[in-house]
Amino acid sequence: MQIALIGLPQSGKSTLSTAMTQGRGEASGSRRGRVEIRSAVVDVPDARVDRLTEMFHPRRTVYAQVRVDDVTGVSRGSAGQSGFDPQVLDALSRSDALMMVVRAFEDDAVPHPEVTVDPVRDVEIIMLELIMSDLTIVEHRVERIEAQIPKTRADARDKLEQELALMRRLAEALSRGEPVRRVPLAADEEVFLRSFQFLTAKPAMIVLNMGEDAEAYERSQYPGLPEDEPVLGIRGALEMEIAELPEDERALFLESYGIEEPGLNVLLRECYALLGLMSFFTVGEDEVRAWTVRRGAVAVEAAGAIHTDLARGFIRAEVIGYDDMLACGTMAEARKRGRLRLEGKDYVVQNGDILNIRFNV
Ligand SMILES: Nc1nc2c(ncn2[C@@H]2O[C@H](COP(=O)(O)OP(=O)(O)OP(=O)(O)O)[C@@H](O)[C@H]2O)c(=O)[nH]1
Ligand SMILES: [Mg+2]
Repeated sequence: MQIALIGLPQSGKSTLSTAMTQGRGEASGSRRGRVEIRSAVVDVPDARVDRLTEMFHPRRTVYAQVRVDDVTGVSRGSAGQSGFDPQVLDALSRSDALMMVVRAFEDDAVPHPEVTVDPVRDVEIIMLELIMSDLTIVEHRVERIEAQIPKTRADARDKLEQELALMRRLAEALSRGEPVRRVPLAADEEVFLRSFQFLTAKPAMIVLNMGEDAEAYERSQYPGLPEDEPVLGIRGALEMEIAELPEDERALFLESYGIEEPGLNVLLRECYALLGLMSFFTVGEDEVRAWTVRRGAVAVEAAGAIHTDLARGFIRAEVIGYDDMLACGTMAEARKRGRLRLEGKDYVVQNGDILNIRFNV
């Protein structure tokens, strides 16, 4: 899974991505002109993985991973007439979800490109830039098809005309300020459009970067925010402080601030929900590991997430739910109590299931 952090300059993107990678990820970056993209691979914190590690004492523990791209170079007018800088467009197109990082903290020492702190306005600016970027692509496509149709043999024109009608519908919606994800599409249209990777077709989340002494986020404080995007309030500067603390001091610090769980954990969990993803686990002496699949995935898909051979040679999956595993304490006990089930290819994997795939290739 890849997520891109976008937002106006100085909104807190790097603060958040640094907090995410602190001590649990690797960062790399590329810079060209005003554009800088810093990528980091981040472990998805998961208390269940920690608990399973305590139970199985494996040689290593592997968390699910997310790639986070911190993308600069998006501000009012940056999608302009010809669209985003190609590097920005590329980073955004590759991502599975967009996190719009919006400044909500007051701090005279940090200049705001729009002068005042106004998260609702900033969300509108970012969304407008995304829409402009998609509209540029759609309009190019319309021009190309219009030029192509007269040169095309009559029997091959149908497909082009269908695409033209679809692109015109998108252009019309985008011109009205509607993201592609809200345009009703037939299943085949949706599949067809995937290759275009429209930015406004991607799931998006608004991340409000609140000051360190802000109250917990309440939607009612920001009445102008779009209703259909999920919003998460994060205290960016505080998250960075938390991430920088040695592990053993973290709990105390969180407690003194009355925080139950670091906001970054919540953020990554929300990303999973937004993208319709979940985790299942494999356990053993060697390794305890989290794997990511879409919600509703069946056992053979889960096997495929581990290795294609496991899907190809799939025989059965030995399954136990996470809570059952905790209650039993050990695999031997689980087996004794008959809690380990044998399931076939079509078993719908549940969030947190522990799987052992039996296969033969
Ligand atoms: N007071 C306060 N300052 C913050 C907070 N989060 C970030 N900052 C400061 O705001 C400034 C901008 O933060 P960055 O994380 O660099 O913002 P950015 O979005 O990466 O900025 P660009 O890379 O320029 O687009 C820095 O000086 C941060 O220290 C916060 O929650 N409270
Ligand atoms: Mg930055």
